[in-house]
Amino acid sequence: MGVATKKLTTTRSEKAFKEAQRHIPGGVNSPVRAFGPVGGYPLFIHSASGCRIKDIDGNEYIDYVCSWGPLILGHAHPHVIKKIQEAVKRGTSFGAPTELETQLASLIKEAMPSIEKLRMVNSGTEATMSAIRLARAYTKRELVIKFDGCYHGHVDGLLIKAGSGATTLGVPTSPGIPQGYTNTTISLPYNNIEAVENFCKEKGKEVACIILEPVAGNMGVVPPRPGYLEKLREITKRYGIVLIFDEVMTGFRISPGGAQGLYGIEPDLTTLGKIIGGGLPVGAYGGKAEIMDHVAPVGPVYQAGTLAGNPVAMSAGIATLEKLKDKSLYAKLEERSQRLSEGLERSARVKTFHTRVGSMLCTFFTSREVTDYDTARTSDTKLYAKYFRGMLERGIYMAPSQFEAAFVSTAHGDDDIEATIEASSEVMRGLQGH
Ligand code: HOZ
Repeated sequence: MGVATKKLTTTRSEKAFKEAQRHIPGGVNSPVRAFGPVGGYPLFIHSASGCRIKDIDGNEYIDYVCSWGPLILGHAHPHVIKKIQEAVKRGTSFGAPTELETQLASLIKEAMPSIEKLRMVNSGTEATMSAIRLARAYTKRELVIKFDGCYHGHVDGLLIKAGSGATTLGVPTSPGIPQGYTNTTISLPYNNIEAVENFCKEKGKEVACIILEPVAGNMGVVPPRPGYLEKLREITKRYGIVLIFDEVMTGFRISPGGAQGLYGIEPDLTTLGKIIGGGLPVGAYGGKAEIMDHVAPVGPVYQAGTLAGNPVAMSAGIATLEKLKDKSLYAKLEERSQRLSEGLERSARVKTFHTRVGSMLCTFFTSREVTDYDTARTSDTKLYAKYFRGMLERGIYMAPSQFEAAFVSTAHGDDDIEATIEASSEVMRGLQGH
């Protein structure tokens, strides 16, 4: 039985995609946007407001991609837009310091006490790349441990068993990276503390850092097992390994203090992105001053950026974090996300496994409990594609890949949540028997 569909007219998007492909590889500037795994062509977006996006054919959708996480306040939030406009009028970039950088840095530090000093960069990729360089310089060691299915941006040495688009497109280990780069990266199974213990028993004193998404969000959403993060903290301390929490997705998302705040673990270094840029390109890495003071110009570890700390992007980040100081927003997010997740679970008519931490959630199409990369990949991606298309045809815009998260924003109201659950029930009825 097929999924009941409504006819969407998306001819302008189709045409725009054809034209884009003539100029841009695959017609997109980031592979996950291409709709490859779910079929068809991507929707080209005209505008967005609150939790709704509108495509260039005039169709409107309730958006759970939220620009892949940054838009926790929803699209075009008036306070963020106002601050961006004010900043733009004063000039877009100076290549010289502004007070805005210090202001955003102190807002971040206030929320994440493990960060004593931080450096602004332009993306999460830059943040993780720089944090690893720093950890290696600080420890004078070379090995890096990451975890299967975690994605830390397109850093050469980290594109090994990487999640997100790399998994979606079937290239978790990218070509084009010299073996020398990846020889020093060890990828271990996520949520498996024994694997880390065993490796460290052999080579712990050679490991510079362990980097992980404390809540994995790039193989779908996979929460850490109880005690896993605590144990990682203990092992890293024992062997003098720098513990890096990649909180690009989870920072300011799953709690005001990110995963480290939620689980009460202090990493040595943290990487950030997404929400701290309020929808503009910002990344950051920070942590103990003792480590951060190895970064140039104080120390010898070189890292730089013409547009780093850009005043317009800083203003968007500041505006977003200012709003997030209202902690009642997190309570609301939690309540709505829980209702959505439970509603989606109730709507299921095929075997699914549902995960959620705060306003990050995921539906896996599998009968297995998903705890790591291997179990995440038991999900039936063809069924996900059908579900995705059914939802889209009912005005719900989910990530065009199984191996991503759905994000709820403060702009998603009760009616939006109910409409989403209702759409899911309809789509699931069509999937029954698969
Ligand atoms: N999962 C990715 C970021 N965490 C999606 C964004 C992208 O690759 O464009």
